[in-house]
Amino acid sequence: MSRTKAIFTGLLAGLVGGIVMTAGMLLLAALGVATPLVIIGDRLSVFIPPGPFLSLMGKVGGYNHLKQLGVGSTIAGQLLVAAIAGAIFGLFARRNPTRVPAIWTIATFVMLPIVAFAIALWRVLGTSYVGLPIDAARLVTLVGFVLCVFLFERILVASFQFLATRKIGKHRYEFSPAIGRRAFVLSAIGVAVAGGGFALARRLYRVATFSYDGTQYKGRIVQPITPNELFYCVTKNVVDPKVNADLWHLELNGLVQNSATWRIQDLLGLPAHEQQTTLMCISNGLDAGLISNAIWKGIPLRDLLERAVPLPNAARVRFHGVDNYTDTIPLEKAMEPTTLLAYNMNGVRLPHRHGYPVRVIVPGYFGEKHVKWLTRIELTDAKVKGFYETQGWGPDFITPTRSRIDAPDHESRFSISELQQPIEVKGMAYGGDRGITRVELSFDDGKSWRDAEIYYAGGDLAWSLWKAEWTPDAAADHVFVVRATDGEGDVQEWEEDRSFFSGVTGFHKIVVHVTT
Ligand SMILES: Nc1nc2c(c(=O)[nH]1)N[C@H]1C(S)=C(S)[C@@H](COP(=O)(O)O)O[C@H]1N2
Ligand SMILES: [Mo]
Repeated sequence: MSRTKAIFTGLLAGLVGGIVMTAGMLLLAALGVATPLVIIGDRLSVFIPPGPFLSLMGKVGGYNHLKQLGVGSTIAGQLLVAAIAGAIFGLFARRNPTRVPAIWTIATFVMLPIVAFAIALWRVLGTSYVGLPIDAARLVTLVGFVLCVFLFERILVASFQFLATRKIGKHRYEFSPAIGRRAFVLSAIGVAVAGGGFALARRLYRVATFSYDGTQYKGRIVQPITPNELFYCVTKNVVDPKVNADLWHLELNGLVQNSATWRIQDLLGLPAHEQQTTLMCISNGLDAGLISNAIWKGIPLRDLLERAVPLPNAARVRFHGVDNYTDTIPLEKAMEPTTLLAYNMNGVRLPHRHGYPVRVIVPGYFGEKHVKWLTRIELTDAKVKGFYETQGWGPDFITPTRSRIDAPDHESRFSISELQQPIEVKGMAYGGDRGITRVELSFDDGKSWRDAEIYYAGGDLAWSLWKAEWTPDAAADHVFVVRATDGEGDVQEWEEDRSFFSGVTGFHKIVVHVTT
């Protein structure tokens, strides 16, 4: 067989093998198994610092598009590598296609990828979208991968032989004339499998997070307690976990005297605590709605930590989600009675997208720390970092005091002659775990201030809602500004030297146009 023919034959065989392998991965993904399609992205994204991360996100049109791009390019890259591997195989196999030792192809196309995969992705192998404990998940991910590459290797070899040889009686001979017809048959099979892959991908797309990741809660609809369906949502995942509570358990280990595990029933039987707590994402802009408030019920983390007895060198607590998301908090924060392992949200079990069956609630810290789908609590030394911390967010994750005007809308227009009553101005103010004691409004871009009425006081851990009435006295463009004072008496401020990646500070302003 000529060199060129061998390359093209191998290329086609490799591509068909790649398609079958990718379809296999999509099938595993549909079953909740972690595959390279998503965990390669997880592994790589921690290396992107927040600046480039945000600009990349801006360039491709948001987090959702970035995720789609990630999965899309992983699939494309995988098919490319498969085709190239096929071509190389073709070159080696061309002299004697019938007798390529299986030991050789298995070493190259199965063992080698497995070793590379295990090493490169070790940290993210323990991911399971059905909620398997981390060690079991790691095994399942590996076995899934082994099956996929083994499928690739077998299909590659079989396809190549199908294209390049012919069987006469019991023997295979090189099949040089008219590869065309066989190539057509093999391509048709490849296309059919790709079609199945597309169907699976479409199904996954429908349950993917694209439809709700980045949900905001702001404007006139804001109530004291955010209904679960409207609660803001942020996830790193393409498809979120749907934990099967029978497979799931919670582990506590690391720098402790007594490691332990609990099933959900065990946790539900422990003394519970209920509290109202507001969550806000570190990337929440001054006018944005990545902030919501709910009533959480769960177990104080302290109760579990005290039984486990942290060792003297334990300094931080690292939380692991089943999606391999991690984050850390200082041990002192973990020991506060309001740091909860929550299983109820507004009176019902946590919805899947908000972390079923258990998530962490860390009042006064940004949303990042409130790890969803919690499966492991690990006591560590001071050096360990979480997912977004590794990217470079923080280092400070304590929420500064923030406030927002929810009504009227920015750029609203009013005519003095048509106004029947004063304009209602309202919004929210949030002081981390320090509470809110005062809210002031300015209608002249901060030159003068007057108090707004706090009509809903959420307590120390939650936002407060405020309102005021305003009657315009002159036709002009008015700049409204809001500022809040927290429970420690500190007035909200713009911290000039605070890094953007520790969460923005400053004031929400809107412009209201008033005509005669
Ligand atoms: N396991 C896990 N926990 C997670 C995340 C995640 O992707 N995976 N995202 C974090 C981020 S960035 C935020 S802002 C909050 C959002 O919580 P919510 O979607 O319930 O509002 O969850 C945090 N916890
Ligand atoms: Mo976030």
